[in-house]
Amino acid sequence: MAGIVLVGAQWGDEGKGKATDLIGEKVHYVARFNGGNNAGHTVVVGDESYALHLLPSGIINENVTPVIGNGVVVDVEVLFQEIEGLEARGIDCSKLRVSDSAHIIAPYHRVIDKVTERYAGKRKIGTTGRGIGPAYADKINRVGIRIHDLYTPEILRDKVEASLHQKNQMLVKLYNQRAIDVDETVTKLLDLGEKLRPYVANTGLLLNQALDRGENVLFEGGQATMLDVDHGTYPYVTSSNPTAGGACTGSGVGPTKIDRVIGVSKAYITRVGEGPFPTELLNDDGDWLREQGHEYGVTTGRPRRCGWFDSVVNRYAAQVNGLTDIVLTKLDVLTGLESIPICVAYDVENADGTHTRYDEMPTDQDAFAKAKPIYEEMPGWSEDISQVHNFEDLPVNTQNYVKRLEELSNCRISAIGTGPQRDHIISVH
Ligand code: 2SA
Ligand code: GDP
Ligand code: MG
Repeated sequence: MAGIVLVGAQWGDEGKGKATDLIGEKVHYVARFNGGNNAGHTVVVGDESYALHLLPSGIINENVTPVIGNGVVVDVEVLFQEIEGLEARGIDCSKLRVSDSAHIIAPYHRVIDKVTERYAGKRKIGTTGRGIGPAYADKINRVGIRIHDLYTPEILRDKVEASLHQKNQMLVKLYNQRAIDVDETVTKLLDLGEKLRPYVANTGLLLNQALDRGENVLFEGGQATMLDVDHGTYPYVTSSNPTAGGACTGSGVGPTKIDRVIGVSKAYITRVGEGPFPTELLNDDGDWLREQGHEYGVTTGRPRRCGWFDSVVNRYAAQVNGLTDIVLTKLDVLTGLESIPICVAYDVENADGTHTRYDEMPTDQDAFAKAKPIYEEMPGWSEDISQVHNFEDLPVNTQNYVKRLEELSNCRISAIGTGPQRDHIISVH
């Protein structure tokens, strides 16, 4: 073990927090490399449940050094709320290191995210409203503010002015909002920068040195493959690269240092926000999955859209990320179903009325939006599986369901989640 990347293989909320926490016992560093406080990662330890947004899930583990890499967008105000919340519960955050090259989410990014969504009509993305898209847009547009800018007041002022120049015109003229004040923004950011100073580091160097010493580093992805700005269901995506490639650009570590890429998948699938979702269940089955699986957003509380397992998505995730293994979560949620549909391919009706079968993910988003799932059915099980610790002790139908998912995903399943707790896990050898 050395460099391990952990990514969401579906549309997010697969249980990455729990998987990271488990692997965290064997690693020295856990680094976030993409996204920001749009993420909501849950770690359950005994009676305590921690919802992490910006901080890596490894922070719950006292032996881990948590790192926020250069690819993350950091809302410094929110970061301190999260640190203070955790420290009040006895979690030490003093080892946290934040990349000096990471871009910040400034208060105006939040305003723009909310206002553009409010006026987007049917083009709404269903963002978390945390300012993620506008902060990444500034980064790509080369008017972003990086953490090291917070320590040079003249440069910071210049950059805030440049960034607000167009935004204020847009806010005032287009959206009838109040202009954002440059001085007020600069003063606030300078104060936050001072508070952040003890945590700021050259994290690329830190992680590379750790890997060179033979230490283990886990790169924890936020969001998921299908929300990737390049490989997901564009434009209904987040604005970063949650896929495995993003772990390198978002941390400053080269691909030759990565030994394993773990994809986390639920035994069914959910999506939150707008966008196409072929296996979505807009019926009692969908409501049943939502209630059984407690499928509500960890950041926004929004109900998640639920559907059956989509193996086209998983095969695609295995390909895009180069998965070495899959952690399959929430298998317990399916207990009690008589039979379980699995999507094996899509059927798309073309403009001329003919049909095309897609065994692999269509790159054309119009085709994907029209995709109807082709299902195969597997018999279900009714036994409680939450106390099972060996694969062979699972009911035969449960074993067969997992084996079929493995076969259809083109990737081995190395662990199975049977409940939210740390010990609700089966390692598969
Ligand atoms: P954004 O805010 O610009 O990243 O939104 C763009 C799309 O990305 C989706 N997205 C997410 N999808 C699943 N889970 C996420 N984290 C939270 C959670 C979500 C929540 O853990 O439950 O609480 O609502 C997450 N973050 C971003 C988002 O829904 C848009 O579709
Ligand atoms: P993440 O964003 O991928 O970290 O996932 P979330 O934390 O948003 O959502 C996953 C939810 O499922 C959390 O409430 C977890 O505590 C819970 N969870 C994780 N693994 C399992 C599992 O195997 N079974 C059950 N029932 N719940 C799980
Ligand atoms: Mg989540």
